[in-house]
Amino acid sequence: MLATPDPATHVYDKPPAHANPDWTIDQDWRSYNAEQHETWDILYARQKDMLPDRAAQAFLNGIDILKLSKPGIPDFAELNRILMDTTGWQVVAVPGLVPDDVFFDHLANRRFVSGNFIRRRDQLDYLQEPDIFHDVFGHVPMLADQRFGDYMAAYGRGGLRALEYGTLKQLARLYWYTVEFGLIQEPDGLRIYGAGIVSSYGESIFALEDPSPNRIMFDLERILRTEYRIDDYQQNYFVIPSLDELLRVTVETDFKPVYDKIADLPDIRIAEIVDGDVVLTKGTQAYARSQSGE
Ligand code: HBI
Ligand code: FE
Repeated sequence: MLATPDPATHVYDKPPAHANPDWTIDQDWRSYNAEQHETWDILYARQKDMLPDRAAQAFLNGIDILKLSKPGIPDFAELNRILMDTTGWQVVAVPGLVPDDVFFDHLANRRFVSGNFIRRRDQLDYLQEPDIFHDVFGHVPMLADQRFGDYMAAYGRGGLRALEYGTLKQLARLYWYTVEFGLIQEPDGLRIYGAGIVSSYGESIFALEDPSPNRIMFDLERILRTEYRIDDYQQNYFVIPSLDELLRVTVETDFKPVYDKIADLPDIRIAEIVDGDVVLTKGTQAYARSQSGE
């Protein structure tokens, strides 16, 4: 039986009894009920109509390659047969948020960890903890792209080093502003590829079309210094010129000297524009102001 986890009690500090030592659990695909499969279908149907002109080509390719248009919650065994052959990645189920070192070790070994539970019907638009729709629909299509897959594995290795250096806070900003909330420049304009955007109905539109947020060209050092918000639509999006460039910059850069340099520099506040920014859109921040009640 698949219990509906309570987010408040679902962050463990050791693997729960039913988990393996590496925190993975069986997806237990057979235990999803009809309502849970239907929740996936509702979320999928909402996203698929808006993504063709908004999502990155690599994301759309991933949906096709992985046959994610098939109704119902994907069976990881089936998904992994294709994903493994395509880029050597796998999806493994975990009970919820896992510790940072566990998370990075899985990524470094080309295993993407996914919650196996799906949000309730009253949470279609927002939930704090990553469920299977966010993790699989949001993250996994990009892992069918070789360049992005290589980037994610490099991020896992970098995460393990950041834990040693004490610079996780800085590195996590890179994940946030690329893997979760990244935009990419394509021949026909800006597109979304971040999992937090592509898995959100509201933010898929907001990130590209709303005049409120800043859209700034990707700059590694700048991103490592930039604060972010986890409770609402982003006030800054960073735009990569291409996946090749994202991979190139992150694998060619030794992060240690960058961490050392920025240790003496202040963090950059969320909606702040700084010298050196290549600004594509200077946001009005009207949305953020309206939410904070100003
Ligand atoms: N666990 N299941 C899960 N999913 C995540 O995205 C995740 C995690 N544990 C830690 C973690 N992320 C962070 O280390 C990164 O977001 C930086
Ligand atoms: Fe995510």
